[in-house]
Amino acid sequence: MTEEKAKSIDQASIELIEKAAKDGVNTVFDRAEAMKPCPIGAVGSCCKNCSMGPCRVPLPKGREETPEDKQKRRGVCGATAETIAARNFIRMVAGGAAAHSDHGRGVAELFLAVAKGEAPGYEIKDEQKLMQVALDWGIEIGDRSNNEIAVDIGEKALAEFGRQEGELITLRKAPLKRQELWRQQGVSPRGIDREIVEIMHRTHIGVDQDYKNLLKQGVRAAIGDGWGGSMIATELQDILFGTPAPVLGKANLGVLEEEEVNIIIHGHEPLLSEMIVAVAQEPEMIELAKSKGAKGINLAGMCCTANEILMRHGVAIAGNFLQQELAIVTGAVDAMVVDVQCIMQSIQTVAECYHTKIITTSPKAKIPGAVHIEFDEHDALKSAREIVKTAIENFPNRKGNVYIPGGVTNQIAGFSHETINYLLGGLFRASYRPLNDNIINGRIRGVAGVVGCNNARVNHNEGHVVMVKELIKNDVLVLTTGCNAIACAEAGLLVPEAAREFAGKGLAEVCETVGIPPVLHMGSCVDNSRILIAATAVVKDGGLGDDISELPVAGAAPEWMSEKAISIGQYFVASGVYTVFGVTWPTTGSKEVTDFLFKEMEEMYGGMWDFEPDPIQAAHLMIAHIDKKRKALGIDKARERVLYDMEMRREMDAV
Ligand code: BF8
Repeated sequence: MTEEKAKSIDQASIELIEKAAKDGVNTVFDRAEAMKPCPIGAVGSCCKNCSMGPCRVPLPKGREETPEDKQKRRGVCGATAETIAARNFIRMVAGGAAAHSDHGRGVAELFLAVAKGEAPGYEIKDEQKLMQVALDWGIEIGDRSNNEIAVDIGEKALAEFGRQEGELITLRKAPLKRQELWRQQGVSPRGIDREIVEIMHRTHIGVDQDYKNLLKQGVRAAIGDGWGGSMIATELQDILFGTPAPVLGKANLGVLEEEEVNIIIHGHEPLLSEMIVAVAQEPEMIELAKSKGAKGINLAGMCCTANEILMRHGVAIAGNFLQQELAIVTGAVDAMVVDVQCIMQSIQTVAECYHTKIITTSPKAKIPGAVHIEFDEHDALKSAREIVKTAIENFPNRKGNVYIPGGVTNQIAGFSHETINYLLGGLFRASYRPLNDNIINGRIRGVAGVVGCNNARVNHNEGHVVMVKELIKNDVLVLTTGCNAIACAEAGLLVPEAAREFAGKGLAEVCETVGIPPVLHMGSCVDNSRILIAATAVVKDGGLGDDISELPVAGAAPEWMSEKAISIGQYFVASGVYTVFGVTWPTTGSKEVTDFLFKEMEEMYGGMWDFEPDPIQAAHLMIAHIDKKRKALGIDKARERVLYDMEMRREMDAV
């Protein structure tokens, strides 16, 4: 037990790690122990971009690097350690930006098909947002039908991916000062795909050998992710599936039901999962489940798909990245349906030890041994029915070795930008004013976006939960997405009562008045674009400077591991946000590259990277940055807005 405790702070996970060991099942926790990371690759000092290598250029051990070392630290082609580290870093950005943006492209394709009436089963759910996006993108509304407007939106969205010149239309959502800064720095993305392709070109052997120039392209591609591909994904998903509003949900592995057909929907794109949610409620499906001896059908989400269907339907969350195998270890999962991203290949191996069927659905992501039921957006209901039926028919195959842990928590999610605006200001005068006022008067010290993955190199969920608790204790309101949101849900931080228990006095007071948790769940990883929009809304509301870089805000990914996290961090920094990552930092093999990211970027963009594996210390770095910004804004001393009554006014007049 003690040993397992070091692998997760979550009791349900600990119990299932123990069950896996008893069942003789190998999981990510075992593999992480057995395989140590390559210390040269981990710091960005290994180049494998051509077959003369891989070339390893490690730092000298136990002493400072000398100019002679620097001369020697070169690949066979002569590439320096800086070039190699910068290339590796921006290839991570390219991988992450490609993943988010390809998701956005998939949504745009479906959106256009729906607008043209070619995707039965889907409809435009949020008309208001349709109009808002049309206005934002300069699309004529007039007396045209929703579908006509939507066709233009869909075509315009798709064109952003292949755009060759000019700049993305979605950049207009950023504060004007930021847009101008990007132009001055030459990093306004011309097209989403173009910047990603250019990274692959520039990092090919013998192309760009100037680390600063390489890193600049990384910034451009990352902006194309956050303010482009991800933002398009979020905006169009909201129009199609509804803009999230506060919703009550449950979290953790205990949401599985012993007597029902359990279907876990895992991955990222909500296109298919939306249909599975609909189909699982069909009376024929429920009847079929009953005919197989089950009491019903229980859906649960995993990773970012979980966040998507929680935000819009209140579907329970079974877990985050490191819990995907553990869900199968319960022996109660009849099917795990996956699409793209963050899906471990090992779920198939684990599934073979139980009865679970792994169902892949994307032509882009197959797993040997898994059942493949391809999602056809033009006949989505058919695909969804086939999947749900496969799960139901697998229910009688359970092996009897079922254990579902307890410890389910409640959570409130659904904090889209629109919802925050409404909650703070009310329907008729929706605004961020109360938030800005409370930041100015010091009840809220600042705002932090804490996001990102789990990483098997550190104790599951510990970095997330410890950091977030420290921030809210110090009156920092936390906005969360991705696996951090799930960790916070499992730790009971996403309920209004958490404010009283964990938040500082000022933040607790605001949360209690508005009726919100101290940690606001804003969705999946593409929904980090919501955080950008929220930050812009704070700027626009006034009183806290003209740009995101002037706000008392910070970002973090305490347990990051994916390339997507690097792309997210890079666009946070390029948007003017101080951003600290935990676990490990992928450029420490080059002091120059690291200094550029950690220091020089602040002069260029007003935001910079930082690295601190200790979550408490990282939280305090964020708080120190927030305090620095408060001081620069002149709001570092507590100020109350005093409402003068007549008596007080007379006294003032008398003076
Ligand atoms: O996109 S936080 S482990 S699930 S990469 Fe993956 Fe990381 Fe989780 Fe969602 Ni984001």
